[in-house]
Amino acid sequence: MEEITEEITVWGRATSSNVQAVLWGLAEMGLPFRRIDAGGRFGGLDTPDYRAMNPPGLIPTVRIGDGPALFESAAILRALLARFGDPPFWPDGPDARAVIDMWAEWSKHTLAASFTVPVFWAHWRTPEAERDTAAIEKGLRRFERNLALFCDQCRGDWLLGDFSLADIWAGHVLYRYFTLDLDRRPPPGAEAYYDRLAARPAYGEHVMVDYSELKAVRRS
Ligand SMILES: N[C@@H](CCC(=O)N[C@@H](CS)C(=O)NCC(=O)O)C(=O)O
Repeated sequence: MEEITEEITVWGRATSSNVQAVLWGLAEMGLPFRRIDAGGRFGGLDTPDYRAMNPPGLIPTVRIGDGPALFESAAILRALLARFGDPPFWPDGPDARAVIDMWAEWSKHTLAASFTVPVFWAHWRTPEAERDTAAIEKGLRRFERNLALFCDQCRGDWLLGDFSLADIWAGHVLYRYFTLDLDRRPPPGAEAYYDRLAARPAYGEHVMVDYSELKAVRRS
């Protein structure tokens, strides 16, 4: 691993799931960082300075020392791994990395994506009177089918045996899944997997974060 001589700065509120994945990854790699609140109630995403770093105006943004400002959470984690990743989290060898990267991609873009908008946004971030409960139920069952596929693939405690990037992208939505007021039907292995995540100090600090401020209030 490259020696850490530069400051790592993260822009983004602690309640953003994409920011949480990055912070959790940083902590798992043992990398110190400075976080600046941005987005949500903190705003600041439309200033020219912020847009110069992150043209889409979203969070997170990360800068390593004097390097370029980076956006897109998956790309940020890959950039950090390329410089600071160590086995087993980021194994040696292109084949092992390709397999982890493949599962990380699926876990972010299929598994987690089937939770965030169809379930979390549709339920928690939508005023109660406006919720489409049938669509939420359908989304929840679809997410649980994806989670079942993930759990079936787990080799021992973690997806690929050792804890890796793939577990970050699957695990970063599970705190919300297991704590929302919904009719959960977790597939076999999911609760035990979540318990193992919850026992990781970095998960507790960066992902098990109160999300009550995100709850939609009734529009008048
Ligand atoms: N594909 C982007 C998505 C970034 C994104 O949608 N971020 C959300 C928070 S999770 C955001 O910036 N929302 C606006 C806000 O918080 O004000 C990534 O993975 O980084």
